[in-house]
Amino acid sequence: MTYPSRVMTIAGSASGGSAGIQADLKTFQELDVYGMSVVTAIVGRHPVTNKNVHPMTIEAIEAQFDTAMKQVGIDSLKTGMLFSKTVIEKVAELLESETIKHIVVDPVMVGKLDSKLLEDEAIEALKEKLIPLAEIITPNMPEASFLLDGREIKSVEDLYQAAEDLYKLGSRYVLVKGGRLDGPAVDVLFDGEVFTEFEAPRIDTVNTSGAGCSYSAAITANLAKEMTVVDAVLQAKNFVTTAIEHGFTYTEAVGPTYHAALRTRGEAHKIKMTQSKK
Ligand code: PXL
Repeated sequence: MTYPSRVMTIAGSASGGSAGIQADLKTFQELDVYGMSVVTAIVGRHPVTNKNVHPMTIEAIEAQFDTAMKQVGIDSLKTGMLFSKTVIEKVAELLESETIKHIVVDPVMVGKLDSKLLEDEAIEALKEKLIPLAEIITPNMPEASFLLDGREIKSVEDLYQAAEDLYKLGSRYVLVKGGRLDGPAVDVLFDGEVFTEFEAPRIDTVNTSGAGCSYSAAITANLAKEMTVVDAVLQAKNFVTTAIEHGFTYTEAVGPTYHAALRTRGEAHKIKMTQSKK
């Protein structure tokens, strides 16, 4: 018997099930890896107080990591919503104290419904402590812009420049996701020498809640299976594009992507991939 690879997410709980920990664990299951989680905060809006972020204590975060590490072990790990500087510093310390083959940092900052998922003063800690530990970081356009001191990103050329500049923060790969551009969904991967551009067709839908979480979770699962980074991103983009295509909603709210789509609805997307030297 061979066992599935061991994959961990350190992220926030999104009670509606579309994003955060919930999206990550669904993605892990779809991709046949053993999913584990450390909950950093619970996101859910209280009907009276209006409070929407309920952080866990540092002790609870450390306890979850330690238990999973000792009971199971970790081959590949992603971080999502971390929320505060103290959590980022603790997570960086935990990751440095263990040997984990693959670390994916999704620099989650703002949710689709404008929940603030990272405090302003936490951005420096993300840049200095966590990103240098990553094999790959996966910012979307607003996140890339924040990490580059507010620089505007509004074209495919800007994605290339952002990837090159973010590479200087110390991760081995940078994937800048251009989902918010008009036209096809273009993402740019950079490894310090070679740019790889991935292009998927634009899908006309608002039901994309958790798409970014699911994309980075799929990359994390694929890396656990020892795919190359380029293949891990290519297959993950195929997974998430199919999930977006079959997204749906139960109410008038922006709905989830359909994590089971690639498995149950067949027909994967053709992602165009092109490479160029710096
Ligand atoms: O999609 C970003 C995201 C990540 N993590 C948590 C979230 C959200 C969006 O709402 O709630 C916990």
